[in-house]
Amino acid sequence: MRGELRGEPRVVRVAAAQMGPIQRTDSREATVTRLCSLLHRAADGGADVVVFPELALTTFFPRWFVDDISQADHYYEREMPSPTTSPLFLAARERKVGFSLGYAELTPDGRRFNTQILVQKDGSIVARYRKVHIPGHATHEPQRKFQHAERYYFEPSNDGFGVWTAFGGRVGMMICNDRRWPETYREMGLQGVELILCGYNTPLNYLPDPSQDRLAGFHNALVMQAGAYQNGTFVVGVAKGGCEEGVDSLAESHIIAPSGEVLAKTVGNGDEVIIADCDLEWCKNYQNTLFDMDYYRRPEVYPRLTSQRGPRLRADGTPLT
Ligand code: CDV
Repeated sequence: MRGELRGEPRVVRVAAAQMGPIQRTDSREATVTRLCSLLHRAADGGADVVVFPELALTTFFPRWFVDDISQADHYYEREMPSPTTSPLFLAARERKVGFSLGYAELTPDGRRFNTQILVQKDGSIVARYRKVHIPGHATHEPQRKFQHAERYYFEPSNDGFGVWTAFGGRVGMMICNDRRWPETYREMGLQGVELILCGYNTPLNYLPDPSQDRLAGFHNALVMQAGAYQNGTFVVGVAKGGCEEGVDSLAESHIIAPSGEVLAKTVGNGDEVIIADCDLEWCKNYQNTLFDMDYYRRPEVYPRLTSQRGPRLRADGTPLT
């Protein structure tokens, strides 16, 4: 076991810029102005980096189904920055604060991804992550109160989970449903991640199983705190909360330490900025002791983790090995 604990502080001041709803009629320009004002608030608080939610430029459009997907093209970005989003990049450069932003991406060859970027203090894009775990459904389900047709609007990315050097540390990203899967954190943990940034839109009504509704906040905290602790990393989860087009969504944005403790949490479900000083050296206390993966992990006895998607069972319910 390496054993080396935290040394000279490497503090990144992180802001989570939670958003309230973006309605269908809100213009992109108005939303970018809102993002800029959140960024200025974070910069006033001395933040180094500000994290925005998933799909932060538009309403959560997968709640509606359209037979012809091109009718939804206006929800996607074809370039980043664009003339509409450049004020945010200019504000970042002017205030010397980086940011992470989620948006719908339409590539030149017509591919559609749920994307999050990481932008440095000089306004340049250092990293792009495309959502891996796409929840919901791929066809119209008219019996639902509202759709969650992410699997129609986005293809799952095969790029996997990168970790990039930025803000004096090792930074990774994940988007919404990714946070519920331990593989997400571990893939980044195995690259020595120190700070994971995540935006989310989580409806408070989970239509396939309403018994989970009352647990939405608990499950949100549970997975992010466990992922942080088990990989010795900071995790920042940022919501687009409140009531958007009649659908209530979870707020409860968090900044979580490698100990699994909550350093900051929003109190409302609208636009709100929370800030915490994240000393990335703290990660060593976990990554070099209890979770020294190189010393303690046993990948040779975990073959199923990469060779099968779900349980393989015989008709009698016993596992097929
Ligand atoms: N945007 C999401 O990925 N939302 C999912 C919902 C479907 C449960 C989530 O995991 O929060």
